[in-house]
Amino acid sequence: PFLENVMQHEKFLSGDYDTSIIDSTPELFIFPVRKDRGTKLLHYIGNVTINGFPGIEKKEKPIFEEPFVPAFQAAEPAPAGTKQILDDKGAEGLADWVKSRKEVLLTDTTFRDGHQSLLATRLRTNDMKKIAEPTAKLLPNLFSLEMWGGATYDVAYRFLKEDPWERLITLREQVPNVLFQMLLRASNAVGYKNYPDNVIQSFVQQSADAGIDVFRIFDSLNWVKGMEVAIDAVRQTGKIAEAAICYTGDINDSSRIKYDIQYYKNMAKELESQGAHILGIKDMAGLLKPEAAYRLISELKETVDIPIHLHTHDTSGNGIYTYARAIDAGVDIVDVAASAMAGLTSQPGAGSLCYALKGSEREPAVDVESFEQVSKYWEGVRKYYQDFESGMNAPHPEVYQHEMPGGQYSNLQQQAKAVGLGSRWEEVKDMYRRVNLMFGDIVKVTPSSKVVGDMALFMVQNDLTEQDVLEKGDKIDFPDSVIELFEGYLGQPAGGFPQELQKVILKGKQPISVRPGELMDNVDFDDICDELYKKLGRQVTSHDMISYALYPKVFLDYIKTIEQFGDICVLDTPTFLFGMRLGEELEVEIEKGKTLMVKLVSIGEAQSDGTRTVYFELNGQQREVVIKDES
Ligand code: 3PY
Ligand code: ZN
Repeated sequence: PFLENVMQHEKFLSGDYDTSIIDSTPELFIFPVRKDRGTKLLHYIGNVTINGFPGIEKKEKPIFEEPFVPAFQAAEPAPAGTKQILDDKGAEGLADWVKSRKEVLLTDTTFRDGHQSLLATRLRTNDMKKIAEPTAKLLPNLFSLEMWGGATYDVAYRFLKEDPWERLITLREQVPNVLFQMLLRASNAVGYKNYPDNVIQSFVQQSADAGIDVFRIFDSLNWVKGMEVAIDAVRQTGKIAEAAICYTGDINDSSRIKYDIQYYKNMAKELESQGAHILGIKDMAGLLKPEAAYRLISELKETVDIPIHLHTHDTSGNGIYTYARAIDAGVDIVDVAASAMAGLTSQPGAGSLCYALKGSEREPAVDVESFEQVSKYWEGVRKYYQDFESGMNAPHPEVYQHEMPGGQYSNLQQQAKAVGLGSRWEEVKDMYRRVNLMFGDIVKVTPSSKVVGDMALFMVQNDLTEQDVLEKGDKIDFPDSVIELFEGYLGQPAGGFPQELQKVILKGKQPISVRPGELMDNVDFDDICDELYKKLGRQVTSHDMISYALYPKVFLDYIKTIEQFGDICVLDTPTFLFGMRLGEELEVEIEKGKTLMVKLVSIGEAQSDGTRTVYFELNGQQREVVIKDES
């Protein structure tokens, strides 16, 4: 804008200037808000007001109360926390510190798994950033905040039209004291398929540089070989490699011998010798029953020297009981969510656990009242996202039968509805259980869980039984994800694939048994840079490149949306999801100190070409935008 101002100035045009122009003409430094920023936002608001938000039923914007923000010491720096221990003592030093603690340490998952499991991962950065500083100041004794990775990366670009890297950087600025933790699907990064090794390495390096401290790394088939590249990459950054075992089956059920206690002990030893700083137990579906938790943690404590971090989901309603027994057995860290974002398919509640342990030897050092204050904020925010709730409103012990991960339940339900199987949901759940057994009883977690879900839907939709699949498989076109799994492109399951089924599914194709990364060429980031430069018409950042390498289409669609609508992250969530009510006035802070006043004045009749004119006032001036009515 400065150059534009200069070049349009009459003195410049007349050639009558020297450098004193800078002092004598201060108006050169008044930069108008670029006209198109406001207009683009009006287009977004007009569009969502008329057409609604994808995936939720269109309705008038409800009236929400402003979420409560707890009082905190805004002027004081955040008290030192685990982040400072990592920075001072390194990853091993931090692990030693964890082992030295008497109290059980807590990870707050609200910013990641909490909303991934309750609200289809839709929580926006705009809502997170308002509670980030209070969290840092009120809960400095947390072990970590799990706030990135898993499905959040994809959903940020795909549905929220925001940049996940900006989320990480913004929150890091607000939270300088507590470790930031992410969920990394090993060779699948934050995606649904294996990527070339240098994509994993670059992604890990950039995540560490942008603020991630703890990487929880898992493989969706518990194949340790598939985790090696990611574990090594994290160790290279000096950050914490929390290598995780996914828990499935039931170690105390003698009829489920595949995943017995020895299986878990062997894997724990392997991960420790691979270089894990912390051992994660990732009970993604909440199948770890209380007495099994006591036994598992007791035996693993004797098997490895590194600290143990337990993650569960409260789907069955037994979550706190499971944690209580794990804590009795000496678990070092457990995952909880703020009360208002806890329970059901999410993690057990922080408040409940803290109150339960009050006065005990292992009482957490975090202040439960502060946690409850923070939770009040989430209570208000959760209401914005009510249309993404799964509808599960009571404990669901049935999870012990179908074994579906917390984050998958509502997703698969949506998928079932989308293919017309909404009324056959009970059958789909039972088929999920049967497909798992047909596949040889595999670990089910993203992406292997998605494959089991795809096959279950496919079989219900086509009225197929296990026997039909084996007998008529040569005439069946199986879903691509199923073929890829059986080809070995997600890695190798314990005990191998059931061979007869594998032959039927692959129809003569040869499966691989090596690490998929060994067969893939590394990505050439220079080529990506050139390609993107042409597509974006601007300088390309390393974050652009890695996102494009992971999700080319999703990333380009995101770019297209922000070119059309601008930076819509600045909108409050009700406006982002529902647009505006007639007559409503809104202040939008488009950057620090720059606010737009927006009023929705009226909406015109639909024209024969299906468009409507939407009349706004922008900073008091009348503005019109033309929107296509998709109804
Ligand atoms: C993910 O991979 O996103 C998960 O949360 C798996 O449990
Ligand atoms: Zn989880």
